[in-house]
Amino acid sequence: GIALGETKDVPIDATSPKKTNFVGITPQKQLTNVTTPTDRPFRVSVEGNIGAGKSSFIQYFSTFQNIETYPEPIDWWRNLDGHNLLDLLYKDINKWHTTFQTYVQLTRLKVQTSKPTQATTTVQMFERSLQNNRYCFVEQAYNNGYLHDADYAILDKWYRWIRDTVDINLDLIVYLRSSPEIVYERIMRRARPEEKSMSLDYLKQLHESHERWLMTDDERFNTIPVLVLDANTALEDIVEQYKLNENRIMGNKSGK
Ligand code: D5M
Ligand code: MG
Repeated sequence: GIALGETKDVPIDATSPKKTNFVGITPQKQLTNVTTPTDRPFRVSVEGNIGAGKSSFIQYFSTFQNIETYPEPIDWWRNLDGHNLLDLLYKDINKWHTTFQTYVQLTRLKVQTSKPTQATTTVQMFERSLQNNRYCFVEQAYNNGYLHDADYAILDKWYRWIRDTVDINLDLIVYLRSSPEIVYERIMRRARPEEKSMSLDYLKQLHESHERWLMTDDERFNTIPVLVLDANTALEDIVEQYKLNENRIMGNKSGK
């Protein structure tokens, strides 16, 4: 396999130590690393398993004057010149995974590099990110055998080229951390047609992939400050947790 870091030879170490004090809000140590860019708005990405509540969370913040929100472009994936890529993905994940990643990467690149439309915007809030594709979904697929070595290598090369060429930096990741059993219930209730065949097992794999990306101190996976919120609770409670950290997490650009 190909390594995550700068050299090809370092193996991915799935046994990296897990953070132990992650419940609720991440250790101060990480949040004090948040820096405010001067040449562009503060960029936040909201991450979490399918059904964790990312869309609702983002929708809540879309009403703030100074925040521009960017929901995942799922409609583009559902209708690419008449093709429903999301449906193809879940019908035959081995066959369609690479195709899906390639297109998702393009759409995320468009979203993540968009300039704010209002001069008053101080925060851009995204639902998932290019980093998520690379370090969460692509890793999950690779580790679980949906991705051939060669496909993995190509996706990795694309990601690195983008990262080194375009400003896709994020200033903060908000991780809506959930348990797979709870999001499974929510997904079944929400009943998106493409996700009908979703298994608890798939959600467990994705959960582990989020954990390895965001909850370990392995810098080959992530160096962006992470705020961890308990997403097993209701939206109001999640938002409440977020507000407790508002000043720091908006790079002191909360507009208050
Ligand atoms: O995610 C929307 C849907 O899109 C959900 O079925 C997961 C899927 N998705 C999103 N990004 C990826 C990548 N990169 N690979 C595979 N599948 C992906 P939701 O969490 O419901 O907003
Ligand atoms: Mg969503």
